[in-house]
Amino acid sequence: MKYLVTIVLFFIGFGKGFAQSGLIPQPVAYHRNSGEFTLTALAKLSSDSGVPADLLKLTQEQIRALTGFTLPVTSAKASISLKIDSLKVAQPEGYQLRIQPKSIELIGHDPAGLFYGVQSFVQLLHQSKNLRLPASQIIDYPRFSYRGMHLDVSRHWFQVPFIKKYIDLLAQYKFNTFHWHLTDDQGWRIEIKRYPELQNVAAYRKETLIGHKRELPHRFDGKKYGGYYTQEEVREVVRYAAQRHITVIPEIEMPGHALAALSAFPALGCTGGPYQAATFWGIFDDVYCAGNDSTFTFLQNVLDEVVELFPSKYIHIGGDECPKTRWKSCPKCQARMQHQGLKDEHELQSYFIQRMEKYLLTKNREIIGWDEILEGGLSPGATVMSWRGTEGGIEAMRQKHKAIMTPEPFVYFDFYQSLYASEPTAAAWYTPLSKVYSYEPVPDSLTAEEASYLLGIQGNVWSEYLATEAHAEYMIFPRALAIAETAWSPKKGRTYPDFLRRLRLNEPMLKRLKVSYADGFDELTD
Ligand code: TNX
Repeated sequence: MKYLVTIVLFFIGFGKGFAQSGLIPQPVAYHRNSGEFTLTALAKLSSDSGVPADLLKLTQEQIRALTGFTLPVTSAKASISLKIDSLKVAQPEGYQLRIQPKSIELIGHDPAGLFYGVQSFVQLLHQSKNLRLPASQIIDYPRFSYRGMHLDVSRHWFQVPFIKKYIDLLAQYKFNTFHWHLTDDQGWRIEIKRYPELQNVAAYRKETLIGHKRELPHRFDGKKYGGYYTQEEVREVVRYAAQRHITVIPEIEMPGHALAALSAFPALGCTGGPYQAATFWGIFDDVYCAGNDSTFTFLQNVLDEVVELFPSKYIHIGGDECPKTRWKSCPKCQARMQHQGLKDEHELQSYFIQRMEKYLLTKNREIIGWDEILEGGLSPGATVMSWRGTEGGIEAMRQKHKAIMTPEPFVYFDFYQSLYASEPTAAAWYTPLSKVYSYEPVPDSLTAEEASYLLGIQGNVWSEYLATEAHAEYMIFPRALAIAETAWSPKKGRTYPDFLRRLRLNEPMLKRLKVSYADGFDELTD
């Protein structure tokens, strides 16, 4: 009997392993058929008229980068056909990929769906031996409409080629949003033409920072550090991302995390300064003065230029970690509170955010804020990014506000991913790959109607400790792939051990793309 059970289990296990692809994120449905398709230099691409030209070009480029073949595009019948058909594939961003011994057929619901089909095809090619793909059929579409990754470029600055590489990788794993954290206490990173002082003064700090003053005093080297993106560069990044079906959401922090801006415009702080961009991390008492009308004028002028650069529906205006110390002793802030009938400084922060929301609504944009924007009353149309755990997101959804889950204990990639002594210094907590993968974003405590306000999930990359590109990649990958799967794949039918199996199959692609990912991931997890 025992023997029989072992045999049956062996076959079930074997069958499963055989019947699943190596794709991350795991597709909704995968069927293995018999035979295989071999890609050669003789293959051609055909497309129908709905397929955008730049998508075809990107497809050609991706295939060429891996195989060296430049596949010609033809309007006649070809071995690889690309189509858009929103009836055959009903789900937005969805696609079907059918690999047969003599042909490959890819159908997208929309250009985004077709693009994701191409990403699956390319990922499978990376995993193939001699470009031979098992015949199969894939039906696939995302679980969530918001699939995001963030990058803090204030604490450390990353140049445009790195941002583009990051966007490429995100797109390959079917993320559709890049949250660009452009301003903070340690540096302002976006050119604003009306205020050259932002790029001349606020973009630089006195020293190379790393970590907290108390923890790492030896790292201070007294060298001026900084940089910023020109508007031309920002436009280029937004265009590059859009081609890859990634929306870039800019974040302009307010009212807190504002020291760098205040160093250029001291009149915008309650005390009048002087201020300096921070050279270590933390939360700083000097924030934008909420009693000063020129604060709002300044931020509105900044946002005028920001909305011109970013076509995203959402603009992130921060809202996190804003100490109320200065507002408490600022006569103008107290006068504003009295005049507006606000009972405490939390309500003053809410007033601040609501005033900015109203302004952005005149530009047809909605705001996203970190979950502190719940305190003192939520702005009417705000979307909440829940970072201090999931409570903020849950509360927002109860109040019928949209929410994006980014809970610190699960999806913060500035935390340690292993307990080995050789790990580079990281922020205090421990978030191994297994923990990231274990996160389920739909809270049990909500009704289905409330949970429908959940847009999706995002991983956050705070860069206090990430002084180099290689180090950033090491912290992001492969943990971001766990987020990619949670954001895209159905909850049912996927497991962590199988994710690890598929991760192993993804390693050659990560290596070819020169990603400094943390390998040894399965040993490093608990
Ligand atoms: C909290 S998450 C912050 C960031 C820090 C991060 C470090 C959030 C909205 N604010 O300013 O970089 O912790 O983990």
